[in-house]
Amino acid sequence: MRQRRRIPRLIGSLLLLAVAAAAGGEASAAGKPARKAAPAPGPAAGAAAEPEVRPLGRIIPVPASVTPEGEPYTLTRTTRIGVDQKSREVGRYLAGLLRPSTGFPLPVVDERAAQSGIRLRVSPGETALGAEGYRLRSEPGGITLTAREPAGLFRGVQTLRQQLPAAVERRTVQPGPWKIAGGTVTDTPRYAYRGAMLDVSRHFFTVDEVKRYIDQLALYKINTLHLHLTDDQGWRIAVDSWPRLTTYGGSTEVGGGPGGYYTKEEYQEIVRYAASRHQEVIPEIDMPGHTNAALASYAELNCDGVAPPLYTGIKVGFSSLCVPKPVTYDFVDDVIREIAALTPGRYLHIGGDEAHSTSHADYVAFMERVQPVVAKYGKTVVGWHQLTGATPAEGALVQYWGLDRTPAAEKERVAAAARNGTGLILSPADRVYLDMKYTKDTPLGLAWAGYVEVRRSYDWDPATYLPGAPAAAVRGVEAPLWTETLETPAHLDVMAFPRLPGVAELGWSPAASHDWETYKVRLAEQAPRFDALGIGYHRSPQVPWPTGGSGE
Ligand code: TNX
Repeated sequence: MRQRRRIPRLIGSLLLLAVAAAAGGEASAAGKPARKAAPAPGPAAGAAAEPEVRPLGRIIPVPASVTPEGEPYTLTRTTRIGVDQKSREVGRYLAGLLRPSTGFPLPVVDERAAQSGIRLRVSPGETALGAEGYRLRSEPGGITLTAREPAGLFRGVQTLRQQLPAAVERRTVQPGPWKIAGGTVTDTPRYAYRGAMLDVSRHFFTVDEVKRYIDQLALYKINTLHLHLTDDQGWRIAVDSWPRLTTYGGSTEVGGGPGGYYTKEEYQEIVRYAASRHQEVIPEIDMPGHTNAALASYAELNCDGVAPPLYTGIKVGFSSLCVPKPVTYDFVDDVIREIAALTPGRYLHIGGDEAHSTSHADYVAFMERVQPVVAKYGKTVVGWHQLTGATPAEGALVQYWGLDRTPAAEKERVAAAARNGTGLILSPADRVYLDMKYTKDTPLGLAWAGYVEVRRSYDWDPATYLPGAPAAAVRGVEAPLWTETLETPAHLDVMAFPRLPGVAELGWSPAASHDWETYKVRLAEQAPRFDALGIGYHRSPQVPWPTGGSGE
């Protein structure tokens, strides 16, 4: 239960003003602020509604098991962070999170020296915690965070962070106190794959902008960043053997802006940063459709040998690599080889969606030839679910983006592949496409899959979602963010928030904990955290935001 403090009238109305100002974040996002404007930290709206000690487990994603017990732990000027060799990195990350707002030195020290501080332990014997699970014990004498792997500690640190008051997210010294409720949280994820996709092709986003998104994903325990690197409007990743892909094919974007691309060094910087947040990057090279940027850059890739102009509109389905031409496979081999070499992760996404300008026979022939190339360079294929129109390679994952209204035969084709061993990532467009408008009044976004309000994006079950697909085939969920209409980080914020935390919870939390009525209260409690982080969000009327009509 949220402890509410009585707020005197004057402070109450000041607060309302602050909330109104915060809501203005959404309006200004809609009003297209100057491109690349630095996200301004919002006012401390709703902060007064926060209790001094946040009840244990009232976080997103909700933990698998929570046992409140005893008095809270208080972080002080003398707190130390105790680490061992395997937990040192996470310890440094935690210190980096906490220092600016607490103003405490929080030295990261050898474990034995930190008897009464925050201890981070990697214990290989904790097999039940798996690859990402953790146990957090909080008592007045100290905090102990235990995991089998550093990734588990990293997830546990997000729990610890959300237990602290939202002001901990600010980058200037805040008054505190910094208390963490007493008790034990034991937590492991429901799904191994919890993803978010960012389309950097339709509009280009810089390395720093992608890092900012990575940090937002980290807070909600997302472990996979899928980057949609190529499409009709822009090729965003350097390929040494085909340099015009970026120098020409990356030179614009939707609306005719300057576009951009990542050099290999820049791309590796993104991959490294994601790894430091225990996220795996999946690069997507969309083929054989969605390839106008490549076709415009190299005439020989076109069946008629004529390069089309660059494209800055938002239509889909009009481009295709030339399936019968041998040079197409030289191109594909070079691209996959170079991208695979930049990818420490297991997967390479080859797209395969909306190939409306490729005949069915050509599509099948293309996928038969290209999937083995991915394997040759040591990666596992991921494709959009149209890949089930060909034969997905052994071990491939397909990403289902159908809707309620998707024809039963198409759903069944994907379900049959799942029964045959193909893994599923669920991204139903009318649930988790973060570029869909919330309502008809949402200024940004598209609506081809319908309006997707916050409840709709949360209130479904991945295990039973696709009729006929075995629950065990479901590897997890992913929330794609397509950017035809999104140009700035502020635009990304207002579409991702607050739907993204709901998708993260679907991916992490046990099915039995799924409940909109309790979720919406925990979501409302994230509002001061969004504000402190400078995240503008959609103030959905479905969510009981602090001071927003709750009578305070
Ligand atoms: C469909 S879903 C697409 C994208 C668009 C998106 C816009 C899928 C694999 N392809 O090309 O950007 O809709 O919502």
